[in-house]
Amino acid sequence: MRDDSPTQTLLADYRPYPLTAESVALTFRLAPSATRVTSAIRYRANPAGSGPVRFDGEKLRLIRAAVDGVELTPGDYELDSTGLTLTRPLPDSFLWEAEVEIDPAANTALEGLYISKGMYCTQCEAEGFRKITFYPDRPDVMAPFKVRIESDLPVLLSNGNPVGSGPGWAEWDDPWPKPAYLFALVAGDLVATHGEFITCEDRRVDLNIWTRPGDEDKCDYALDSLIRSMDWDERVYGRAYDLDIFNIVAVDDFNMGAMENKGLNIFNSRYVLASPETATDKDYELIEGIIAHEYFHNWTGNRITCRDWFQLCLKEGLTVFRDQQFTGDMRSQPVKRIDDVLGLRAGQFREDSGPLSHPVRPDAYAEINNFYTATVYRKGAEVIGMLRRLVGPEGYDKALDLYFERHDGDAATIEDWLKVFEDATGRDLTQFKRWYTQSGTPRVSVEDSYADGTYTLTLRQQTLPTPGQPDKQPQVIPVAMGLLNPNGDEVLPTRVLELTEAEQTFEFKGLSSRPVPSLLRDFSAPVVLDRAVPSAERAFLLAHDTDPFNRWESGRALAKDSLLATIRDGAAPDADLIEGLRAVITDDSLDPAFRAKMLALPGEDDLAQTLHQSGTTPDPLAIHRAVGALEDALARALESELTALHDSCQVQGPYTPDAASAGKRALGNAALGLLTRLDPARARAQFSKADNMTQQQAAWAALLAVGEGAVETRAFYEQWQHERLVIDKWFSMQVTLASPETCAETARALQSHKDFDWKNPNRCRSVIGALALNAAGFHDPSGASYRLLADALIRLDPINPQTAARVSSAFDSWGRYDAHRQELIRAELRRVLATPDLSRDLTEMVSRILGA
Ligand code: B3K
Ligand code: ZN
Repeated sequence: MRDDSPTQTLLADYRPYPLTAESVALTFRLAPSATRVTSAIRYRANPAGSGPVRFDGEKLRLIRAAVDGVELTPGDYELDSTGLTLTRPLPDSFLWEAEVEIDPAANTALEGLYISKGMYCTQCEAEGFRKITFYPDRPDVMAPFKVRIESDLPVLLSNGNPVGSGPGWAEWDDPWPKPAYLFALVAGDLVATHGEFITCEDRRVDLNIWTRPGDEDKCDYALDSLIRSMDWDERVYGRAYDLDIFNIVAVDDFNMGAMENKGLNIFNSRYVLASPETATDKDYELIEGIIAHEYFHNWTGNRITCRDWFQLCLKEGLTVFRDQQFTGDMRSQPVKRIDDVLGLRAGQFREDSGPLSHPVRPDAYAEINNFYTATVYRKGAEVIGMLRRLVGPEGYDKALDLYFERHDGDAATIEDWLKVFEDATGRDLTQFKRWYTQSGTPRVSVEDSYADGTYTLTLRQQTLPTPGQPDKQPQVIPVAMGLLNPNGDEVLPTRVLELTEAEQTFEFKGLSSRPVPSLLRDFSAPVVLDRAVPSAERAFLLAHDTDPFNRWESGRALAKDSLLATIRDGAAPDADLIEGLRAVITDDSLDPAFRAKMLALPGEDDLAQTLHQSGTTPDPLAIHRAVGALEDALARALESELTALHDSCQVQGPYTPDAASAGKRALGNAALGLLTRLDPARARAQFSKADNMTQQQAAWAALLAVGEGAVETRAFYEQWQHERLVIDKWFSMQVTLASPETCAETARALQSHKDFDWKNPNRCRSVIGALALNAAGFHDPSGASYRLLADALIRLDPINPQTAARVSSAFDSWGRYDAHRQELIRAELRRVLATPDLSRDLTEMVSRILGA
């Protein structure tokens, strides 16, 4: 193991900064390889702070610096590769001026100021501002910013309101104090799709979605989503927008989904651009959700920010929770809940059960970018959902009002957040706080009995040790539940049991017969429920539960049990499952989107995780075959119903992305996927006559999944070679749906394709990231995919460490597998770790995955 492991930053070491920044003025003279940034920053001593006056700064060429107009000489400061420390005495209040030169054209890491297809743009969260100029690059230093941009490019944007422009320059003024991570600048030859919003405070806001010329016809849905988000945040949270302009810019080269810079959101173009021909229903839904998420950050993140990066979940968990509520309101709450739980289990439960497990509020990191995780985001949102359930919707609203009132303008902590709930509702949250500090997924086991009209439920909770946390304390687990009569009537409507001890018993009296329990309704806590349930009881709940989530969950559990039985001892598919599904999918009173969810089987990675947790070593190929066999059985047994569904779900007329049409298409395409296992003709026909991407991609996917589709793969490329975002799909679908034996060679060949681009994160994720989505292919016992991923990490790391670190998490499940696979993966990880000059990002990830 290398001994030059990166230094850790610890929550326990937090100290306030010795200065406050009162105002920041920046001038950018843009040039691709030699941009000049001058800064004039007024600082004042912060009595609460301590330590030397040090400004962060990386990859900056210092031209000159002055304090109160007096040029500094080398004896006045110490400069090293990560910053500048002022060593001369400083007055209580002083003006810092500096000029630095930076090289945006060489910035392939896409952090700081960089160039994407001739467009200048920035990404500063978490610590990118230090690559722009010297500054205390930490979220608790907040200041109003004025920015002047000088460039011949026609569109020059920054945060806040525009205050002046002329040929070759523009000036912006952001009156709201903000941390440097929310700074943004964009300059380019851009076109805008305009809109307008009048706030409930009567402010007229100009809305613009900026793209490169040629993409402007794909912005309508993003603009519409923005307007609906602004309206929703006013109605539901009482939060209005606070500037005269709101700009969104779409860029092709971007490390993540989007960024909430104040007044100037920058987006990965895949979460802005959509047309019926090029984007799927899922793409539209993601655009709506991410536009909302970034907009909602204006209050939860920007107006109230984080004191330090350990508090990241303060803004991310809350903002995810808010965007989930929004999407549920726009579409269907039950379907959204199912989607969110699927995402939680696939991303967060997986993370929490392996070497990368960490608390929602971590207490140490080497590279903070490695902690923008499913745990911080998704579990962070679940924790807020639990809080809301425990204090009730009114308590929640009261607490949120107090949060905005008390902390507007602050850099706050999780302690501040919980205190607001305690003060608003009177509830003691001492034990609840463990959700932020204790990692791992609690397992709740259930025992029940019935005698003399009394039903008794015993719940026990246990959380297994996770890295750095061998001993776990009981948590507050809200278990929403109801009881049904054997005839299907609900005898006890939903109520919330609060499990706070390691073991607790709850009694329900006065029942006339033994009830059927429906537990963890709406997935009221991010836990694993351990309860052996006979398949007849699951089938009963699938048919009768009044809680839509648990209805779906019962079908899911039936499918999972059936698959596990096939994997373990070759059992035939469960007849209760097939009949239960027949009843649900043909029930026209149910939402088609919900029925589509019912038809989707558990993912292969989910099954591997379940097997591992029950003490069986998963065999990825056996899992893949079992899923295929169950799909075959469903297709054969339900052929006539599926055929009728596919026919009746054809949406007539021009494509619209609304939830109802999307739900119908989802159900039709779920049916098509199964029917294609019997005969590919339907999918071929749908592919050739499709007039929208949802139908075209679903047909192609159905063919690829059964080893067909070579003709369509060529046709798809021919048709879409000039649409980058569609070609990303072309790359990723081939890897994701390759047969286990051909996955590695498919991915390797695609890496040599003329359209593959190591500098474009979307393209890298489409091939390298997609490996992880093909469980059987990734874990092929030859080790070919492991080698391919390790090779790719080594090649990508010097270009873009953040993206390399992110895709490396595909290896985090190594501990589940047999000794042969474990050894293969560990050898690849050791090879990566031995690479000279490996980034801090990837070093930390690989070391953690290896358990070093
Ligand atoms: N806050 C950004 C993510 C920044 C990631 C930095 N590595 C987007 C979001 O969560 O809204
Ligand atoms: Zn966010």
